Amino acid sequence: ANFQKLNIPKRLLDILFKQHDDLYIDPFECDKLCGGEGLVNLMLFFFENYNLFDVFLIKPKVVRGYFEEVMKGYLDNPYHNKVHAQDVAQTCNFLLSKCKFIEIGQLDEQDIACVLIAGAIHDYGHPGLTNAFLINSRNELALTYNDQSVLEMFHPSQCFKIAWGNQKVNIFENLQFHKYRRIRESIILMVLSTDMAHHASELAVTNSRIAAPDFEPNGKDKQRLMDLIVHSSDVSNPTKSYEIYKQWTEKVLTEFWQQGDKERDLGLPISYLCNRYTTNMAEAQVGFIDYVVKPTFACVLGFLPAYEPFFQNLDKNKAKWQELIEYYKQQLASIQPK
Ligand code: 8BR
Ligand code: ZN
Ligand code: ZN
Repeated sequence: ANFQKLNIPKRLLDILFKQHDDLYIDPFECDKLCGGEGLVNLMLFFFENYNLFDVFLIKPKVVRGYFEEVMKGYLDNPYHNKVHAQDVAQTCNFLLSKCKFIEIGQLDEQDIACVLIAGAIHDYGHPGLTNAFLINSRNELALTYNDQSVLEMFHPSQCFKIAWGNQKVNIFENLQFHKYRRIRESIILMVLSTDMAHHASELAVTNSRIAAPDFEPNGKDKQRLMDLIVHSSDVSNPTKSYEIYKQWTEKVLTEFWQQGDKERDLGLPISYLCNRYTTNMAEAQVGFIDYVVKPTFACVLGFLPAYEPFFQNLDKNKAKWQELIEYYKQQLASIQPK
């Protein structure tokens, strides 16, 4: 592999060489080291690392151009921004390499590309508002996608249009017809699986597949597991170090509370977690860990035993938030409006 030709900042390369399959990469620091272009540089690193330039029969210049366009399409939301995209792509890579999904699913280079690209594009153009808000406010996007996985339909749709709208950045251009069809289908399925509306039902099916006698992680169940890799990376904040997790939590709630303010102004129902006067951040995290993140990663553990040492982070972080519930209760009592 020749990473020199890619113009990746030296300090990022040092981190990536040492720990590109590490759960503890600080996504905020990575992005800073790249002058705000962490997503682009990370994807170039993965393309070289996994030989994906040859899979796509494409030059680094095209790949750089494509992910620059993708990166530019991420808005400066508190949470759903390009650093979140970079973080999800990096976490996908951690599950692929360090946790050995590549071996267990016998992923080929094409599968690896699909997972990492899905991670990078999965929230493209996110407006910082949830599907529920877009539907309730009769937003153009909800009208376009008939209220069905509105954002998750929008993100990949836009990202394929970027490629086909400009030959200079079309990473899919040189793929054979059938290869392209398979790659496109796989990426779209993974991004659709990040709709939280599908979380409980899909997790139930995946759990039963893992327990089934004919479970085939490297065959008929592979795509389902790839979907779970991207979805679990999307909700992986509570599995990271508390310092990084706390930053994400403040960001996601800042975004939710901005939405809640809008809902209040518009006379719409204020969505779950979106009321800044009643939402206890610590309590919300305990619930998020218990009801969403822990069951998700318990399922991951069911087919990736190498994840085991990291699973305990969830309980450690949950205990920290539990200690803070009282503190946030008092905070809330002091900021009641009117
Ligand atoms: P989205 O990124 O698609 O919005 O899915 C993540 C969901 O998990 C959010 O809708 C939010 O409800 C919830 N969530 C909570 Br609660 N805390 C979170 C956190 N610290 N990081 C990410 N998501 C969180
Ligand atoms: Zn999303
Ligand atoms: Zn996301």
